[in-house]
Amino acid sequence: MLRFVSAGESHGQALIAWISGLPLGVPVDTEFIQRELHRRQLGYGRGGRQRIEKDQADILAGVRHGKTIGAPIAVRIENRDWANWEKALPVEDTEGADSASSGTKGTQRPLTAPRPGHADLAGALKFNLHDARYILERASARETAARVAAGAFAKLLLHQFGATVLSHTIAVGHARLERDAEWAEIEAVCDNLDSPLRCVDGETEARMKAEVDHVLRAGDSVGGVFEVVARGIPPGLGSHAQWDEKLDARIARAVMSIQAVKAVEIGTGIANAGSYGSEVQDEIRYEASQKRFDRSSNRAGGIEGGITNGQDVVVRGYLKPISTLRRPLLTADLNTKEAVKAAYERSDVCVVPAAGVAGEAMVALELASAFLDKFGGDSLDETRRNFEGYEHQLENF
Ligand code: EPS
Repeated sequence: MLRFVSAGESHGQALIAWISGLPLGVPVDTEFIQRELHRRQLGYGRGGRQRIEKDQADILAGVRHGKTIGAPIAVRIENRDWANWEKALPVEDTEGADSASSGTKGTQRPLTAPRPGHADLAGALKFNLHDARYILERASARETAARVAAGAFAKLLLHQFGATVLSHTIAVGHARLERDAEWAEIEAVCDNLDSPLRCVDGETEARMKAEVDHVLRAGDSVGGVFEVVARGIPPGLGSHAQWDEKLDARIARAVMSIQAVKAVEIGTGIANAGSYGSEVQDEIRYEASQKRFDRSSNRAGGIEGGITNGQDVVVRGYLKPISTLRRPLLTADLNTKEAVKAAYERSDVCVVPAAGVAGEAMVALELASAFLDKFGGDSLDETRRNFEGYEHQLENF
């Protein structure tokens, strides 16, 4: 079973990713992991924090001599900003740093004006805290760096079997890509580290940039939509048999868990709901030369009945605008209960391209997990034997 959890606060010492269940013998390309972390840090509309951080994966366990050893993997990503927060968030109980539990102002940086849309208020009520600092530290999207590190390992496994997971931006605010993107365009936009918003269309990207410029000027924030596409995924991953084995459901949960994502779509699921059946289903044909079934369209997003069907797996994540606003909305203070302006901390105004990279990671983790559910194997050799046996079965179908 492939499992992943993370630990770490936004301004603590580090983030930790823990990944368990990868077979022994997966080659670990550390430059690839590094590049994935770097991709997540990019994008037009990021705040000052990304000038401080230079995310690097320090692999602590589970990899030796360049390969996985079939043991849990642990990765540490340092928070450079910790140097500025050591006094505010010490591990030890130091004098004056007690505000999160008592509501007093210590050397901590308390947050008592909860931001509408953020975890601040719900978390403060849940934990009986009159300072939302501990809540926001863990709710922060900084945590997606750990997801991307874990997702890079999932991608390394998938690469061994010819599968690739990429993403691109299809909307920022009101600016939306109105056509399908070609795979080669998505590859190019993922290769181009200078791409401001990772949109495949120059004219649309210019309109997306204008949306970011607008909110920067206005002290506002903007959301959008990213699309993750996985190519080379064999048919038969996931299952129709039980609700929690359906791969579309598993992917939806994984992508929905990304900070600020409020809706997930598989294929063109949203438009499909307003169309007739004949306009939505993807007709089936048999490609004798390739000995495989194929489709002329992929509105199902590569999953039917909770099972991959051999087409590209296409997943869209819908992000609400970030809840930290330079021109804050009204809120109620956690202590005085009086009407005040919500807290403002240095923030990004648009994170759609970065969220897309986190989306790739979550989709890759679910696909790799479903892949190992089907093919198993304690070593990569064993997984490969099982996979090749299945390929043989498909060829002779
Ligand atoms: C975040 C707030 C900002 C973002 C952060 C997520 O951090 P800070 O308050 O330190 O400026 O920059 O994202 C990252 C640090 C990151 O690496 O993505 C939040 O509240 O979610």
